[in-house]
Amino acid sequence: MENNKFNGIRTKEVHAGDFQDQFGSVVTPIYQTSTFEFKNADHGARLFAGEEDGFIYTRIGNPTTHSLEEKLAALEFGKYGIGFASGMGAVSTLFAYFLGQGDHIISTDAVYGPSRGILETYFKKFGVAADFIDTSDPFAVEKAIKPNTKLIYIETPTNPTIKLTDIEEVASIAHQYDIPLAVDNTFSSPVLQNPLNLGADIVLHSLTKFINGHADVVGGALILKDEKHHKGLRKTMAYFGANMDPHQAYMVYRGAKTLSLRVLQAQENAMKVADFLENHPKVAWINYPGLKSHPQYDLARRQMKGPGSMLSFGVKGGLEAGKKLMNAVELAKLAVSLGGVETLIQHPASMTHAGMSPEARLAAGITDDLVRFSVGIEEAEDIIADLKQALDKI
Ligand code: LCS
Repeated sequence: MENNKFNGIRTKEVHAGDFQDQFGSVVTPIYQTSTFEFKNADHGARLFAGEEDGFIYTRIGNPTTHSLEEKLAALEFGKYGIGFASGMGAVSTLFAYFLGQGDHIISTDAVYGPSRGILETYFKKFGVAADFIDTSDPFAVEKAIKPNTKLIYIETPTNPTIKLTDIEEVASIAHQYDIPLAVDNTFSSPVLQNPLNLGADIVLHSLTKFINGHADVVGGALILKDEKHHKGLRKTMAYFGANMDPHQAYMVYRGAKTLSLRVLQAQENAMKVADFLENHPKVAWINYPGLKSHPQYDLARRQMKGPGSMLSFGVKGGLEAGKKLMNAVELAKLAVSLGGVETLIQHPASMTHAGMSPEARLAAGITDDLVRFSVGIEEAEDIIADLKQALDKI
C-alpha cells in the first residue's frame, strides 16, 4: 500500500509497508536470505553506489525489515525507518552516529538505565561527556547546552518515574542552537504521542514493548525525516551489525497490526487501576499522568493523546512492603520489560535501573520503594482483584 493514501492510524497499522510480490501474498513474507543476487555486474555496482534502490545484503537491509520500517515511518509521520536488533541497538547507533571525541550530550536523568549506562561507561571511554538533567524543566535544558553539545536525547514519559518533558519547548530550544533532538517514544507508542509532529528530529522505539506487544521479540527502531541522517544512521547500524533479523521483523510487523487496539485497552485498564491504587490506604503515592494529582496532568493532555498504561507507585512501609507486594501478586508477572498484553510488575532500583549509582537514582526520583506496573489487556477487574489480594497480605 502506498503510504499516506489511507491515513487512519488503525489502517496504517494493518496495511502500511505492505508490498505486492509476484504471488499476491496478502502478508509480507519472511525473506529468509542473507544476500541478494545482482542482475549483472553493473547492477551490483549501482546498488553499492546508492544509484539504484534495492537489496544487497541483509545486514544493510532486507525486504521484510523494510516493510516494517515503512510501517513505522507511516505511524510516526516520518519518512524513513531503520530496524535494529534491539532498542539498545538503536540507542547505541544513534549515539555513535552523532557523537565523537570531545562532544557533549544532554539527556534526561531518569532515562532508561542502560541508555544512561552506555554513555557513562563506553562513550565516556571515547571522550564523550554527558549531562543527565531534569528535562521536564526547559530552562535547565537551555542552561546545560555547551558549544560542543551535539545531541539532546530525552525520554518522555520516563522509565520508571513517568515524568514528562515538553517536546515542543525542548525542540524549539534545541533548534535555536542547531542541535538535533531525539525522543525515546517507547512508553507512549505512536498511538499516544508523535514527537516528529512536535518538532523532534528523531524518534526511537524499543519495539520489544508496545509495538510488538506480545513479549516474544526484542527489537528497536529509529524514525526520522532527514535523508542525510537516515543514510548515516543506516551505515552506522550496518557497521555495528545492529540490524534486525527478517524473522524478528515479521513478528513485529504482525504485532504492530493490533497496536491501537492493545494500547487503548491497556490504557482503559490503567485508568481503573490508577484510581484503585490512589484510593487504597496502603499505597503511599502514585505516578500516573491520567490522574489529576500528577503534576504534569495538563502537559500530558496537551502533548499526548492519552496517559498510557505505565504507572509507578510506592507502598506504605517502603521497600520491604513493596517486595511483599511483588511476591504476593498472582496474575501480574514479576518481570522486566513492559507494554505487552500481559500485566507486569518490577522493582527498578534492584532490576532495570540497578546499574545506576544510588545517588544518581535518588536524584532522578527512582526511590527504593518505587514499584513499576505495566498494565496489560486482561480484564481490569481481575488486575485490580489481584492487586487487592496482594495489598491485603502486607
Ligand atoms: N528505551 C526504553 C524507554 C526502554 O524501556 C528500553 C527497555 C529500551 C529503550 C531498550 O530497549 P531493548 O533493547 O530492551 O529493546 N526497557 C526495559 C525495561 O524497562 N525493562 O526491561 C527492558
